[in-house]
Amino acid sequence: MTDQEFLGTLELFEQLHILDHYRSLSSHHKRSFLDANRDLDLHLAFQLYRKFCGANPGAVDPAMISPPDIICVPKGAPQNTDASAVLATGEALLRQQKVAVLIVAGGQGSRLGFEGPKGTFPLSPVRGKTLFQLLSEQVRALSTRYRVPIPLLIMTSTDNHQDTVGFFRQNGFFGLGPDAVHFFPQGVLPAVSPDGRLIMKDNIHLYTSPDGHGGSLKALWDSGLLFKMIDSGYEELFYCQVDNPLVRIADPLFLGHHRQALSQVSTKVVRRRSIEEKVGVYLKLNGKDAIAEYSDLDERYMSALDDGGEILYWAGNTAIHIFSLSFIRELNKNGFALPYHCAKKSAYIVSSDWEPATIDVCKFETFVFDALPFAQKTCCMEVTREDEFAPVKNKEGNDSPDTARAALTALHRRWLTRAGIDVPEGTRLEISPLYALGPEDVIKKQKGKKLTKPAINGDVYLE
Ligand code: UD2
Repeated sequence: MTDQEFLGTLELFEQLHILDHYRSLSSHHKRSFLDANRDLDLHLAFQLYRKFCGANPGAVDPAMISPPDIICVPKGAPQNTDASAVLATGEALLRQQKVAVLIVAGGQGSRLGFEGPKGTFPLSPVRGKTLFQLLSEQVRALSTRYRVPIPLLIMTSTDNHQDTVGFFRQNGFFGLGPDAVHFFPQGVLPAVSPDGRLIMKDNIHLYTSPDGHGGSLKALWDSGLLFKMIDSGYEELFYCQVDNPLVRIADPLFLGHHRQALSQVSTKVVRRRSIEEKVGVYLKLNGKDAIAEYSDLDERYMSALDDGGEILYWAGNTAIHIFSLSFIRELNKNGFALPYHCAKKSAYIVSSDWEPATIDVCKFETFVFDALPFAQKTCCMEVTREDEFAPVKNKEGNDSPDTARAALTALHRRWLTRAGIDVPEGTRLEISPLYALGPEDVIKKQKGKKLTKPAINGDVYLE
């Protein structure tokens, strides 16, 4: 947009307070204002504002809901022949260099009360490895095991991009090599006040917010990374959030189910631990697989029970997905297809008389799981929460660093027990992804050996 078009658009949307502010600026600041804001999509922001204004039509129409088809986790059954064929399919995809990994890490760590990118939060019980290190070391271990480069794509936000790239540089990309890691910032959209006014974040910048983790599918297209991956022969993208240290990156069993189902979007779900748990629910909407965020689903459906008194819509969204890259291209080629949601949040800004103030704003974002209804083929796999899902969201209580550390310790303790090694309760314990990605690796390496405890004040650390 040219300067004149931008100023004309402000006029068109009657943003006279912004125009007055602009006219009050020196010519130098006028230049900075235009350079900082000219490329923002004001038309989309006001189109969305008009769509949502007061109401939030995000709520799902209950009439269209029904239970989904889910591949349930084999209840502790040994890897039966089916599972080993599925595993072989997934491992073949990895060996054929068809799998890349995407970690969405653009969200703010505000709920955690932590300054800086959430991926730089120190989490692991003994070594205090950050979330980024734990996830990156899984990619490195997989790349070594399958003897292929596995590109690691990291979506940042404009706010944390530099800090994220700097963190990886300071840590030598955790052994991955600088060209194996690709950083790309997600898009932003101007936020609008409930009465339809743009907001100045400071003297120069309009107030904007990240466009949601669905924006990862748009930013892959806009950044050209999507074509780079497709042209290099990659076909499947393993997707996860930076906040889950138990995620099994590029899990070959999941990849195998995804490929055998010829799926375009696959999802791992866990049994919701209660009707209050704040996770999206995997269900069918009008006959198509979909995920309804807990805040958009009628209370009656969130808390519905089946005849046995179990939660009827039990499948909780772990936000662990696999997307076929060709499908991501389909979602973008005629304009980005995902629907926007409107979140009403409070923002701390410099108000019009330049006093700091907290005001209500409407933020517009897309959710990555809204890609599901666009897919012809999907696959949904139940997994065991204790093995694969312990997100770090809150400073304390549920989904906190403490619960994630406890889950990681319990998981590694189970791996050692499976290898015939009992570790006394209360021992701090950590197994590096570079040592083992699962219990079978521990069994192979520890077979018949006594666990030699490192001399780190009784902690057990295997790497
Ligand atoms: C999300 C899901 C919820 C469940 C849960 C699992 C939504 C709306 N809800 O809840 O259904 O799956 O995760 O843990 O997704 N992020 C970005 N850019 C953004 C927004 C988010 O990168 O613009 C990342 C963020 O870094 C975080 C993840 O996406 O890793 C989840 O973000 P959230 O905090 O908005 O969603 P949450 O955790 O409330």
